[in-house]
Amino acid sequence: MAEVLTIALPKGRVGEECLPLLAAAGIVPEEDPRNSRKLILGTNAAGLKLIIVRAADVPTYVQHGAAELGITGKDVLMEHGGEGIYEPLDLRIAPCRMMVAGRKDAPPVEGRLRVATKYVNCTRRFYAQQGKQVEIIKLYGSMELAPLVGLADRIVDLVDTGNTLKANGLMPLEHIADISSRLIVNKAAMKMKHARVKELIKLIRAALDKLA
Ligand code: PRT
Ligand code: MG
Repeated sequence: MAEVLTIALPKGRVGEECLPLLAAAGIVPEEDPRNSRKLILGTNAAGLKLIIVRAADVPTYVQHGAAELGITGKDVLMEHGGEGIYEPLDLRIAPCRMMVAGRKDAPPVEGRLRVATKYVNCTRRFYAQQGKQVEIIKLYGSMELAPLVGLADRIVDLVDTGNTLKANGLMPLEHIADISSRLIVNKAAMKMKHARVKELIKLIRAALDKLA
C-alpha cells in the first residue's frame, strides 16, 4: 500500500488562496473545504489527504508529525518558533509585512513601552534584539484598537495596504519582517518519507513556477 501523506491547511484566507496552487499541482480535495464541515479530506491523489485546522495550529500539527506537511503564514511560523520543521518553499501567498505601529499623534512614551499584539514571541524577540524591555499585552484580534483606548502605546500587527492603520489614525513605525505563506515539512518525515515528500515538494514548486 502506498505511504499516506497528510497536508495541514489553515481555515481562512491562506487556506482558500492555496487551493488554486494545489490544483495546479494536481491535488484536488474530494470536497471543497470552504463548504465542507469535514476536518479530514481525501484528495484525487492516492495516499494524500488534507486536514483543516486553525491557522495558528498548523505548525503544531506538523512539528508533532500529525501532518507531514503544512501551509502557513511566516508570521504564524515565526511565532511558533519552527522547532522540528523545515520550510522548503515560499508560496508567495498572502504577502504582507509585520510592523510596529502607533498613533499618529502619540505623545512621547515615558517609562516602559506597552505593546499590544497577538505575536508575543516575535515582539519580545524584536525588542530584545534592540536591548529594549517592553511590556507585552497579549490580544487575540483587533490590535488597532489598543492604542486608541489607552491599552497600549504600540501594536505589532500585519500590514498589507495600510488602510486599517490609516482608518484608525495609526501609522507604521518599524518593519519587523516580510511575511508570506510557506510550505512546511516535519523534519523526521523529510528523512523517513523522503521520496514521497520530495516528490510532493517538486510538484508544488513546479505549480508555483507555472502560475508565476
Ligand atoms: O481565524 P483564525 O484565528 O483561525 O486565523 P486568522 O484570523 O489568523 O486567519 P486569516 O484567515 O485571517 O489569515 C491570516 C493569515 O493571512 C496571516 O497569518 C498572514 O499570514 C496572512 N495575511 C496576509 C494577513 C494579512 N495579509 C493582513 N493584512 N492576515 C491579516 N491581515 C490583517 C491585519 O492583521 C490587519 O488587521 O489585515 C489588516 C491589515 O490589512 P491592510 O490591508 O488594511 O493593511
Ligand atoms: Mg480570523
